[in-house]
Amino acid sequence: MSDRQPVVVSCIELHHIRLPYVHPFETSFRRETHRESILVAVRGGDLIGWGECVAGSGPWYSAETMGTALHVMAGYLVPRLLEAGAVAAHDCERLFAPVRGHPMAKAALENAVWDLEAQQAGHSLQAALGGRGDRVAVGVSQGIEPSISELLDRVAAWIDEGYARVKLKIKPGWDVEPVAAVRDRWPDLALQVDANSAYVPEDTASLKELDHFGLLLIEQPFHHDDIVDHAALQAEMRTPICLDESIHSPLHAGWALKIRACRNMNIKVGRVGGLSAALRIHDMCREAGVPVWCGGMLETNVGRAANLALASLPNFTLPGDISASRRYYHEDVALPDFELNADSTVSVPQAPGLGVAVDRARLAAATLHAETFRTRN
Ligand code: NPQ
Ligand code: MG
Repeated sequence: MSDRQPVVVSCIELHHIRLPYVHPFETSFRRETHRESILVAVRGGDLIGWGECVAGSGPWYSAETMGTALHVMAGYLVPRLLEAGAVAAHDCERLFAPVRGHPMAKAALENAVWDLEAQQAGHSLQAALGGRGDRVAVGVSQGIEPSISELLDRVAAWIDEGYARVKLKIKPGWDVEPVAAVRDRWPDLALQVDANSAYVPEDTASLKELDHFGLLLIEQPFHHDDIVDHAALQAEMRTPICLDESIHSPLHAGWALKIRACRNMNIKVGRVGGLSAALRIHDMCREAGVPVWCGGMLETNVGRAANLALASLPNFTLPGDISASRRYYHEDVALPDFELNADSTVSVPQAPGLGVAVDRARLAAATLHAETFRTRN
């Protein structure tokens, strides 16, 4: 955008919050009833940009936790941002590069700068990123349930609500049977599965059974850092393999594309270190002819708004894990809530910046711990 101006950050707030889920969420690695998250506020002039850190309560999905993110932000990233003077969103990656790892901590701050910069320029985050269109196709991610009948009831409810794409969480012992039951009842449903790294290469025969259900993709069956074994699996499967956990950066995306480890990629802003990195991965995949979609981390409306803007880029051709707000939370900390449109889409905010406003009373009610940092002088 030609009217992009750098911002001078004067103050940064970190809010560690905890929100109850509407329904417990179970993956191959863990069952949870609450989401912990860190909301980051970055002040420049009279404006405040917001970002969400999607690290977990513990090191289950990835190595990052609330504790590591707070430590790395407070001790290393926040001081760099406060001492940087004028910064553009595009500078944040370079500013944070001396800190190794911790992509979710970096993304939270970088995304807050993107929001601030877009607000200052008076345009939406979507416009800043180069996205198009007023809505994006979305689906719902359905956790593991205690029984097949409870799973079928939940899927029926999503379809009634209008979701046209469903993702089922799977693990060894909860795979072919639930997938067959859902496929049997809804032969035409757009369906995909996510193993969150619960399988090993010796399980290849049972994974190949999933090739017969017309799935859109099979997400991250193998080790959370593996690329090579996934390449061997993809060569043996008709269904596209999609990498999630293993893609930590544009460099990892390049490696995966080079050895054809996946025919599909899930982009999560937090996992890859921020919106700039997400944009580069999007472009790399587009050049390689690999479709992408926007993953979800059970974000509040702050992270959801950023995901919607990102998912409006042209190579996001599959529905995102960006459900309506009420799929996860009764009372989000930012407003307005996002609703599901009748065509299984969610509308992309068009107001300046993220297009959502944090409700300070709701934020305070959800806060476990908050810290404020200011420039010296
Ligand atoms: C995925 N998300 O695609 C993730 C997994 C996930 C919507 O399926 C706390 C922190 C809870 C991270 C639950 C979806 C989480 C989490 C699920 C990540 O693999
Ligand atoms: Mg996943």
